[in-house]
Amino acid sequence: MKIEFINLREIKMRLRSPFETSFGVTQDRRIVLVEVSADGVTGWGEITTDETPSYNPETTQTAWHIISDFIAPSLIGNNLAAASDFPERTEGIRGHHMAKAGVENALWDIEAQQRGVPLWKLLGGTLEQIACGVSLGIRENPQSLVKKVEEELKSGYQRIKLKIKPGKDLASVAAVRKQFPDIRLSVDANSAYRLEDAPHLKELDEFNLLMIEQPLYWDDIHSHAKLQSQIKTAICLDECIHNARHAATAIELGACRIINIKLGRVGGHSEARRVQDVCRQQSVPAWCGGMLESGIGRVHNIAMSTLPGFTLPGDVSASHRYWDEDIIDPEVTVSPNGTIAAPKSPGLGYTVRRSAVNKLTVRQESWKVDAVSVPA
Ligand code: OSB
Ligand code: MG
Repeated sequence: MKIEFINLREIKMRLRSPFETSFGVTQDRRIVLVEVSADGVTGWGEITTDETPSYNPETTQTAWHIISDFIAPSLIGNNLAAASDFPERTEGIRGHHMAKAGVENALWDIEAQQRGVPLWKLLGGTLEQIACGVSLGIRENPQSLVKKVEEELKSGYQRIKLKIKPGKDLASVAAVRKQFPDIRLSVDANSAYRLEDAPHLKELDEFNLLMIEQPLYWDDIHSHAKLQSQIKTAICLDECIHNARHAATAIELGACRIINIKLGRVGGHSEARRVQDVCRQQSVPAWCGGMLESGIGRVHNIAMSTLPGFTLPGDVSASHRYWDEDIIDPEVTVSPNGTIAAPKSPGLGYTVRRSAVNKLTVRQESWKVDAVSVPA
């Protein structure tokens, strides 16, 4: 594929309600979309950075900088045999996985269209339906959280994840568990605790949780191994796992028993597939995490979640839980038993609503080779 056109744009989208994690509250998303054309075929990717460097070191603005100043100028006009060649071409750029993933994933969309197959099949996906759960933000009080959980269960979601932080943990979990003794329930701390909190975290053991996600330091696998040896609840790593080597290390050290795979955090479909392979070989369940994505990122998540290592319900849920209006057609919907069907048509299998995207765009930058006509 000869890369003829790259368009970077930032869109502004407002979540239907604010989402609170241990690191802050988000409502107004600033999302960077990448559109790439090769041999006349257009593909889309989404950068899954937060607006602030509080989940990981990347932000909307750092991703823009890395793509605008390094990736796009070096990629334009190049000829790639396959999307899977992209990681090697950008090896010289350290880190910035979310920025890279947005570009690589657009190339995967192109390749799938060129081959006339759905992206999930090109990736090697085998699951025709993916299992869905929801991630619920920190709330004012346990009562309102229990009500919210009830709503989500009614919609069919197969697993409920509660965001927690010190002071907003045991009482919320206890209230939800009391009301719903048998559901698959997990918690996500986004690195809000210290190793010294082990005795406190041990109190979560009595709630029969599926997992506790990323309790400790975002960059420290070893401390999680120390914690895992002191608590019964399975640790799931999110922030700590940036590639397949990290996944292998974490499993070998006993730092986790479950892994959350995020396409952006690991740098795109190529590496996500390798992380998933490591998990599968070691019989460690994996699932697809979310970053409050627009439809484009969501649909890439659906494709990834069809790989055979994704054995637990992910944080991939319906468009309408996030947005009044999503930017893809159709919107992502979830069946009454909490599944999403893998799409049938080539590429992403959903159409990007270009007019909606244009309306939400606040800045753009493009690169093109000479004598190429640009999509309207
Ligand atoms: O840790 O999984 C996380 C959202 C933003 C940043 C980090 C996380 C999350 C979520 C939301 O849990 C998942 C979603 O619904 O997209
Ligand atoms: Mg998480």
